[in-house]
Amino acid sequence: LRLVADLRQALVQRSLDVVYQPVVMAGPAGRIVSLEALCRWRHPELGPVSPGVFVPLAEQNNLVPALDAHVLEVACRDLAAWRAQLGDLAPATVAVNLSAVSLTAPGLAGRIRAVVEAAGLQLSDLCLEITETAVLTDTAACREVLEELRRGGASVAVDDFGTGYSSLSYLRELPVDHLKVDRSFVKDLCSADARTARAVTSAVVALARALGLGTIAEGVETAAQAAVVAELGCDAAQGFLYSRPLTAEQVLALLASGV
Ligand code: G
Ligand code: G
Ligand code: NA
Ligand code: MN
Repeated sequence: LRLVADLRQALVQRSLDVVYQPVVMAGPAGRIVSLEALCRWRHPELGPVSPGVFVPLAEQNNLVPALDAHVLEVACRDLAAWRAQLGDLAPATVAVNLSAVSLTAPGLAGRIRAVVEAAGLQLSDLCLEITETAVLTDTAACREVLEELRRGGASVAVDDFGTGYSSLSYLRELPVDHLKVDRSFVKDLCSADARTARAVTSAVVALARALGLGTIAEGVETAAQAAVVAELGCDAAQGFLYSRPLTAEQVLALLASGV
């Protein structure tokens, strides 16, 4: 397929863009605690291709490790630049998505450490979001990689928790620090029948607390949802209410304004 060849070429040429969505403390003040790096592809002829299209395409064609590695490199470079220009106003961490396919690639922990150090950063500057669209086969290998990265100071979040393959069994098998409450639950928190979504969110928060983990609510779009998310005890939140994904330059301007 033509699109696959173009994606492969974009990866070789490093022409995929990275945008950043702020993660803020839950509650009124909303200080930015982290920025999630999200990949964007502007096709030379087709224009913007949705990640909903090209991420699965990458997964089906063994291109995800290259995609994740590219985003990691750009995100580390951008965080180092924000630090240099903003000092204490820079965010504590950047969050980078990692598919489980990337996680099981041999030597991953060492390569991540090398990228981080080449940018003048430390592993503690990094949060790894485990993003799953297929069943995780080699859990022992994933566990080892995550343990090594966490020993170095990186934190680990389970993305889209409670949906698809991001299941409860992850918590038994993998060492993690945060659970991200999936957008599909947050969307319904203030709907006519919010009972189920609220119950699920409360249960995820209770589970996280029992395990000593943090929670991040995804896809917060309204002030009403933000209030419920804080009331139910989520530690942090992310969504269009606070900010759409921003370019690195927009992040710099936002942070320089001191919010
Ligand atoms: O905003 P958004 O449309 O970026 O994301 C759509 C999907 O693509 C989400 O599931 C998101 O996690 C995924 N995605 C975005 N960037 C990356 C990336 O760098 N690596 C991986 N593996 N997935 C990503
Ligand atoms: O799978 P992951 O959670 O990484 O996906 C992130 C995706 O969610 C990105 O495509 C991002 O643009 C999108 N997103 C972020 N905030 C919101 C929001 O408030 N509402 C909706 N509908 N999508 C959001
Ligand atoms: Na994510
Ligand atoms: Mn998510």
